[in-house]
Amino acid sequence: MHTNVDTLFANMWQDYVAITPSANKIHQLLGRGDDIINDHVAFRTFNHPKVNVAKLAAHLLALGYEEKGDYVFEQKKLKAKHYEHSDPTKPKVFISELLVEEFSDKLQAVVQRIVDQIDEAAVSAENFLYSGTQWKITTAEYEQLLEESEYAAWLAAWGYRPNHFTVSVNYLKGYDSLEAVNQALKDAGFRLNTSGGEIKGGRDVCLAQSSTMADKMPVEFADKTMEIPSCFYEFAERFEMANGELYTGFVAASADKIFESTNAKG
Ligand code: OOG
Ligand code: NI
Repeated sequence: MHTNVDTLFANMWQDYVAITPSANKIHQLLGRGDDIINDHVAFRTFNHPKVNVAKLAAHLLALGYEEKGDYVFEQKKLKAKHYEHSDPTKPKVFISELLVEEFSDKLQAVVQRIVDQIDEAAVSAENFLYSGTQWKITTAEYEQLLEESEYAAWLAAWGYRPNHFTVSVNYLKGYDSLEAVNQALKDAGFRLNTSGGEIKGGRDVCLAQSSTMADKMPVEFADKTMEIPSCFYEFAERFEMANGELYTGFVAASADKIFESTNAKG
């Protein structure tokens, strides 16, 4: 387990930018060399007891994070929870898990082969949340997962690491809205996820979100190397609730579309 929130996120950021070159460029563009406050990061996992949401969350609870919201994604067959630190400038964490038993026997068999290759001790090791894959699958297995669940295929290829960081537009200097951030990104040639519209949510749900489409990076599968979507960058603007406090949760209808930022098409 990590002893310090900031070093954990610094290590995760290093891992993330290494496979998300556009994130480095966007960080420069929006931050102009200054630090950027992250609204949140997100992880994906299987609901297998060896690696489920609780196993990932243990790393955060040990650092003072608390469990907050619960989310269900019927169509994608996912559940999620989010976690917050008492310091609002520390990133929130969104962790989802695939409901493996709701898929075909073929998909379940591939997931079982993956989970069997994970060393129990690695799950509680300090670097677990930026450890990537501790297994090998073939490109045929990847393609097979892709047929049923883009989420399963991404997770099988990339493993345990943030699938995105999220710029907090509220804390970002020089931009007064998510629209302005999106315009700057498009002017610089970055491609946004347009599923459900360029901006998901808005003032009415107290959270507006947009994201890039994931970069494409090579992955060494058991049989060969293949280029597939890696990670994306998200941008979030939060609004005040009726009680005057900023909303700190997520919005399932918007999240459902954000997941699609790792689709190969789109
Ligand atoms: C998480 C998608 C949900 C959000 O901000 O609503 C999300 C994922 O793609 O794994 O991050
Ligand atoms: Ni997100």
